[in-house]
Amino acid sequence: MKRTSPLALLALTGLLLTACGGSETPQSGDTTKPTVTLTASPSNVQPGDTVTLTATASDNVGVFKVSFYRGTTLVNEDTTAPYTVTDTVPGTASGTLTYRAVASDAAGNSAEATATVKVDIDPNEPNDSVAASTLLNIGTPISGFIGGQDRDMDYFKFTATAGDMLKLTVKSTSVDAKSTLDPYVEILLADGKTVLEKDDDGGADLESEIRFNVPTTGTYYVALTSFDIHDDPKAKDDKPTNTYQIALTRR
Ligand SMILES: [Ca+2]
Ligand SMILES: [Ca+2]
Ligand SMILES: [Ca+2]
Ligand SMILES: [Ca+2]
Repeated sequence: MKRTSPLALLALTGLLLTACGGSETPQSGDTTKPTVTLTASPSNVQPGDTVTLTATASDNVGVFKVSFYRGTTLVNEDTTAPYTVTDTVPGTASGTLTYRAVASDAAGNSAEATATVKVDIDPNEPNDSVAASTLLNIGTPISGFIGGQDRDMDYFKFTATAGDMLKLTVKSTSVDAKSTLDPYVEILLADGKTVLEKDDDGGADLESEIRFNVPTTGTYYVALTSFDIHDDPKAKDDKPTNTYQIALTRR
């Protein structure tokens, strides 16, 4: 092996320093991006729930900070490991939420990772019209939610026989103590417009209950919403805690 003279080594070092100079931050010369992964938990949420975001990040020099985003909205930043923040799912959220973690080092290099969360608002949606009604079977309660939009309306349909003695109930706080819904409900004839019966607080507390005898055999519709918005087109009620359980039973 040929020996390199000390002079040549000095010249070589100078060349390397020149090559590494330029636009990068002088104090570190760090051009290596961090690495980052992200988890969001839980993966299925409802509006109002808390999502915990946890990033694992490392860097050849050091991670300066990790910034967490919901879509393009900054949730928060964390400068020390473990890198974790929490986010409250907005009342208007629906579908899939994409979270991002952007890890950066002191030299300004950054890398990002994403994680998604599925928002379960109301499994019966979209049921905003008579045509999109959810089937309500006698004896099988259905859980739902008034929200996800300013003026949510949930439609159901059922078939019954003339003379059937039925009871329609919409429960809120008696099945979910945290429910903020004051339900209001109407039973509509087969034309989807004519009101057969309507009720606000016929059940326990603010809950709705209608006892009725079926006048003619056929299809009926149920329109369910929040009392706060049922007759005021300008009112909004999309609280993420507007949960209910609707049931049709024989009596
Ligand atoms: Ca780096
Ligand atoms: Ca709904
Ligand atoms: Ca609806
Ligand atoms: Ca009510």
